[in-house]
Amino acid sequence: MKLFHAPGSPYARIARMAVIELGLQDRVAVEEATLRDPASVLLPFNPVGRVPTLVLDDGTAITETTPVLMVLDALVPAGQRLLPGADRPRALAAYGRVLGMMDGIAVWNRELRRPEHERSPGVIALEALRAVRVADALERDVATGGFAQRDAAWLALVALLGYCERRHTVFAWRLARPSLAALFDAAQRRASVAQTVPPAGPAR
Ligand SMILES: N[C@@H](CCC(=O)N[C@@H](CS)C(=O)NCC(=O)O)C(=O)O
Repeated sequence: MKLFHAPGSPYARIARMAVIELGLQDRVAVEEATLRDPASVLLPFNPVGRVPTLVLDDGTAITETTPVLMVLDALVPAGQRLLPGADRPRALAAYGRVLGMMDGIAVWNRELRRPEHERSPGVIALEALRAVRVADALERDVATGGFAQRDAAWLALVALLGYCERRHTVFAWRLARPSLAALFDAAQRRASVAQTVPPAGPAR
């Protein structure tokens, strides 16, 4: 099977990290795709045109991060899986919380990529506030023992902070969040993290 990704995408990074964490490099080929491009190699497989997209051997294209993780998880024994089940509500809540913040950061970043006269100050203010609120909650989560397991929530948190660190530098996420910063810094030693660092984006 083949995983389409873009090097700057935090969503696709979760899937790429999962491939490495689950030891699936021999079974999942990873290919870069261009985004928002009518000539993208991804579009013949997935009309949605977003990454991550996992194309199965029979041509079925799985789009969206969580379904992609579900398929990857199914390739390994139950004890090694990354997605928390309903029997681990705290981990499931953590995963959802991180994805929610990622969605907000993506909206905020997209606004900043528009020409200045097309930006919505209202949207930017709303997303900046959301990011602060969720990052503060995540700081409390980590400080009280959350994200201790290397599961989908952990991968998503590292991908989110990595995106802020490299491509959404307008958000000073480290400020007064020592537990988040310590988790992120320690994570850099992990192969799945070190091998998927996104390219630096324009400083904003
Ligand atoms: N909800 C999706 C979000 C994926 C997403 O937005 N990916 C972005 C890259 S970060 C993308 O492919 N954008 C291309 C486009 O919108 O056309 C998921 O969970 O995978």
